[in-house]
Amino acid sequence: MISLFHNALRFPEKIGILDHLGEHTYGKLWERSAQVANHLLQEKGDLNQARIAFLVDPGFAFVATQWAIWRAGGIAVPLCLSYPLPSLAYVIEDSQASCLIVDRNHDKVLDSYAKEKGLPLLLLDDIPLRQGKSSLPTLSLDRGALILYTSGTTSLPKGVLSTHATLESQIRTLIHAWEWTEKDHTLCLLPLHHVHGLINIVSCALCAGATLEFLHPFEANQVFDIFLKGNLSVFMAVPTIYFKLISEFDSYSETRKNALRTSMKRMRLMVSGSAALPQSVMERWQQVSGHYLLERYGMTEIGMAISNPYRGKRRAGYIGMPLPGVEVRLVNEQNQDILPGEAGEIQVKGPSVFAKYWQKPDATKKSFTQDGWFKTGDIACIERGYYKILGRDSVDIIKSGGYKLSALEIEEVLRKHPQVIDCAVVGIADEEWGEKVAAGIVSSELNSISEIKEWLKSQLPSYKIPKLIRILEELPRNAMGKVVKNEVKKYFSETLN
Ligand code: MLC
Ligand code: AMP
Repeated sequence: MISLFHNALRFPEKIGILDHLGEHTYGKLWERSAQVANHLLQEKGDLNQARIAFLVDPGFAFVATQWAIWRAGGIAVPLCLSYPLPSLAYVIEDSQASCLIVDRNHDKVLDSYAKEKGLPLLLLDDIPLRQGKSSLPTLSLDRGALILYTSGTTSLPKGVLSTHATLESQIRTLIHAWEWTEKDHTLCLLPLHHVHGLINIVSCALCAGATLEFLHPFEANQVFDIFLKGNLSVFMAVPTIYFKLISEFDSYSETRKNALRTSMKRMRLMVSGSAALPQSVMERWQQVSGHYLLERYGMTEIGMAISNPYRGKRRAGYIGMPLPGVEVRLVNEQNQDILPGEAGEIQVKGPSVFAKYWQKPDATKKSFTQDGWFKTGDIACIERGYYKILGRDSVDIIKSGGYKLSALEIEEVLRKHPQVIDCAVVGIADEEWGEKVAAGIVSSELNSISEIKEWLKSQLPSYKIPKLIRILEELPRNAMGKVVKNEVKKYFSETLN
């Protein structure tokens, strides 16, 4: 049995999950996931790694669905709640999902699509509360477990396939490094179609037998209300969330601030990751909460690889040292180890590295060296034993509010607009978002920028929509005719100031 499930059996009476519907024991999670698994199986003995895509709000129902897919032998494909239909359809079709599961809040979104494609669409609330008869398959760890979609240097997102063994390794590493126990109580604010929310928070908490509280959607004032109850011991978020929490905190009365300081100090760990933590945010958060944030580095394809220590010295501006069991090296463009003090690409090896990009053998091959190191594309150096991120090898990857976005994907969508002749999308440094998406558009007839933003909403989730759009006469190009993205970045940075 995969170790994530052990605690459901070890602590059946314990509250495992708190969500908008109340408290849910580990026993109830085990029971409900069996009911849904049996329903998925019908007369079959095993889903045999069929992909099941699901659009379910964070909370008990989400976890029960995910566990059910696994217990029935399927591969879970969590869908992003804010995707418009074309983006959902892409993930469903690319992963070749054979069945869709939705909750009551999302039952209309995929209704006509599922009918048109002849895909079974299950409404979670309609799945009976009885156990059913079939026995559930035995899961070997080398089976595919999860496909998460990640944007990258190709225009369309790629499905990252992890096996149960990969996930167990990612979870075990973090439980050990950050000393999770069943006494912990954590809060999940993050989306569950990415590793930060799904693995680092949800799966680590449940695997440790801890209590996992959900707040959805993110709302800064409600986060502080939860902090004030004084139950939390562990808190994790992306830098943008810390930025938003600081702004909210600044608006409070001294009495509320003091009460919050007291309850936050009682927590044992606060972590930041998914994007670079600005030093200003780190310092302000220390004043607000008394916590020196633990910054760590990871990626969908590898889980967490490098972390500041839980007990040792944490250094602002650094991501720390390789986690136990994760092999990390820095190399030059010829994949040779760099000399001490030089900058190189972070490459990673070990049991927490993903299996492959779903149905993309060429992309998989290209992302590994011949001797099996995964090429992250992140550039770093080591100073006094601590890794420091210096940048990325591609200007086409943008990190905004912790989401990784592909400039190429956004450009491809923009070019579909009949009045867009050409365009260039770049990321502009921003304290709140890390990077803001900016688009330079060449168009002779475009009526208004708000019109194109409105159109983009039907094509892309709103977090991918450029926050800055400018109409340009032409794009800066080099002698080869290639758009010089750094010039576009410079243009936006200069015109913003
Ligand atoms: C929301 N918006 C964003 C955005 N999030 N724009 C750019 N980037 C983002 N990340 C848009 C909204 O759609 C809205 O647009 C406007 O900005 C204001 O939204 P908001 O209400 O202020 O934002 P909010 O809904 O509060 O969301 C902010 C957030 C969210 C930070 C809570 O972005 C978030 O949950 N980010 C976490 C992503 C994450 O989990 N990444 C981990 C990847 S795994 P409009 O037009 O409607 O006004 C990974 C590996 C690792 O990276 O190492 O962990
Ligand atoms: P994703 O592909 O969404 O999983 O995002 C992974 C990427 O997030 C990494 O390749 C890094 O570029 C970035 N990232 C994660 N953690 C950090 C961090 N602490 N500092 C800087 N960048 C980070």
